[in-house]
Amino acid sequence: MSTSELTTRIKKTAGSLGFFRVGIAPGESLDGSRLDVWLKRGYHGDMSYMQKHRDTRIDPALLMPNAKSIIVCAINYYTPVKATPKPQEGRFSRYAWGDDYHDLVRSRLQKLLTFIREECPGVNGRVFVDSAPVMEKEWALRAGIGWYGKHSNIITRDYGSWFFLGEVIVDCELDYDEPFQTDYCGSCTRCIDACPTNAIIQPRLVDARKCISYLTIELKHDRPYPEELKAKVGNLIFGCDICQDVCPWNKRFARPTDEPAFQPRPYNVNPKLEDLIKIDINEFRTRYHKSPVKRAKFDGFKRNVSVALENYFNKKF
Ligand code: B12
Ligand code: SF4
Repeated sequence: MSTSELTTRIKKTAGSLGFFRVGIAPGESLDGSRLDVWLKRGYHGDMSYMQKHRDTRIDPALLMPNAKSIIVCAINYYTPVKATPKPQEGRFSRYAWGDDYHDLVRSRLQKLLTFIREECPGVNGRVFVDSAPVMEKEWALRAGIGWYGKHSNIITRDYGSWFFLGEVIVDCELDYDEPFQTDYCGSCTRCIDACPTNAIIQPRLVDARKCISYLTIELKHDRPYPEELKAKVGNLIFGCDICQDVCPWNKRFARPTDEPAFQPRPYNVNPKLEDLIKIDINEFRTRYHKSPVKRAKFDGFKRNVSVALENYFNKKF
C-alpha cells in the first residue's frame, strides 16, 4: 500500500472512531526553549513531572525509538448544558462533567494502532494521552489541527477549543500535514482579561501556580494554598473554564458531542456546596469512579469545597 493510501485510511478510521480532526506531523525533536523558560520561572509549581521528563518531552525518539510520525487526534467533549451555579453551588469544569477521557481516548487510539498494524504488520507504535511526556499542543499545531489560543489551549476554526488531544506515534513514514500557520486570535484579549487570577502572564504563557485548574486539580491538599488567590477561586471546585468560556471561537463554533461518555453526570452540574462537604470517602469513590474528579483525591476535593464555601460565606455576610 502506498504511503498516501495508508495515510488516507488511517485518517478515515480515526474519524470513524470519533475523532473530529486528525493531523500528522513528522517526529522530529522540538525546540525546547519555551518549555525551558516556563520551567526556569517555576510556572510548573508542584508538577515536578514537567521538569523530570523535560528531555523526553521534546524528543519523541526518547519515548519510542525510531519514532517517525506523530498522529494527533482531537475529540470533542462539548455538551450544550447551561451550568450557571449560584454562589452556594459548586462549579466543575466541563471536561469533568462526564466520564474520564483518558480511558476512552486511550482505548480509541489503541484501536487505531491495531488497525495500522493490521494494514502494515511490521509497524511499531505507542499511544499517548495527556499524562505522558508529550508536548501535545505543540504536536497539534505541527499536525495542522489548530493554533495556540492566547489562553494557551489549541483552538480550531470549526469546533473552538472544547476538545482533548491524544496521539499515536509510529515508526513508519506517512504523508504529513502542514503546521497550522495562522493565528486567528488577532487583537482579542478576552481570555487574558477574564482570568480571575491573572494566570495568563502574556499571550500563550500561563503561570500554572496561579491557574485555578492547577489549584483545584494538581495542588495537593497538604501543600500551602496561596491565600491571596483564595477569594478569586470563587465557587470553582474542579478545574476552570473561564478563559475558554469567553472565547469568541467557542461562543460561535462549539458543537455538541455525540459521545455518551462525555454527557454530564447530573450531580456534577450546579451541586450544592453544603451537600458536597458532607460526602465521605466512600461516597467520593463511588461518585467519581471513572471520572476526572478522582485526580483531586478526597482530601483535595474537600479542600476545594471548603474554599468555595468560605468564599460564599464571606460574600454573604
Ligand atoms: C501541565 C498541563 C496543565 C497545567 C499547565 C497549563 C499550561 N498552559 O501549560 C494546568 C494544570 C494549569 C492545566 C490546565 C488546563 N488544561 Co492542561 N495540560 C497540561 C499538560 C499535561 C502539559 C502542557 C504543557 O506542556 N505545558 C507546558 C507549557 C510550556 O506548554 P504550553 O502551554 O504548550 O506552552 C507553549 C506555548 O506557550 C507556546 N508558545 C509560547 N509563545 C508562543 C508564541 C507562538 C506564536 C506560538 C505558536 C506558540 C507559543 O510554546 C510553549 C511550548 O510549546 C497537557 C497534556 C500534554 N501532555 O501536553 C494538558 C492539556 C494542555 N490540558 C488540557 C486542558 C483541557 C486543560 C484545561 C482546559 C482543564 C480545565 N478546564 O481546567 C486547563 C486550561 C488552562 C490553561 N489556560 O492553560 C488539554 C488542552 C486541549 C486543547 N484544546 O488544547 C491538554 C492538551 C490535555 C489533553 N490531552 O487534551 N494543564
Ligand atoms: S483556566 Fe481559569 S485560572 Fe487558568 S488561565 Fe484560564 S481563566 Fe485563568
